[in-house]
Amino acid sequence: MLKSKKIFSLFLVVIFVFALTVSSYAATENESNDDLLNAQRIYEGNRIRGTIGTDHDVDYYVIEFEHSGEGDIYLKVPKEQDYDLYLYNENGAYIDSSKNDTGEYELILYDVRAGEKYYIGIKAPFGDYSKEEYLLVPRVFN
Ligand SMILES: [Ca+2]
Ligand SMILES: [Ca+2]
Repeated sequence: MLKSKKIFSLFLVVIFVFALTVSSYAATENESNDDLLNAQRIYEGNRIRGTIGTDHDVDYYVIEFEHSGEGDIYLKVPKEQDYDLYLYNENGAYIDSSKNDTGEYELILYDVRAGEKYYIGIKAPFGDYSKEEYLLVPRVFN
């Protein structure tokens, strides 16, 4: 009886630690994030799952990298969707974009500085939308 209780407690601890580890990397989009003012806060190394859910949906995120170095902002788009990726500085000024064709991933490489804000935008240039999720991963290599 006591032993099974102990094992059960251990099981709970394992689950808890696992959930903590996963949640520090996995993130889900929260609408409304349709402009820079309402950009959703994300973190270096996050794996953010979101959707372009209507033909006028755009998604903005804001990030402060913990490290300076080569920023690598990756977007995996759902099959048969054309979404583009944009990067802006903390004043909202355009830095760069990645505009590959339908179904192709997007990637922006840019030297980022720790502690500065960057905005990331995801837009469908021709009004594509889908219930299927995209995956956004902002990383830094130094
Ligand atoms: Ca969205
Ligand atoms: Ca949105």
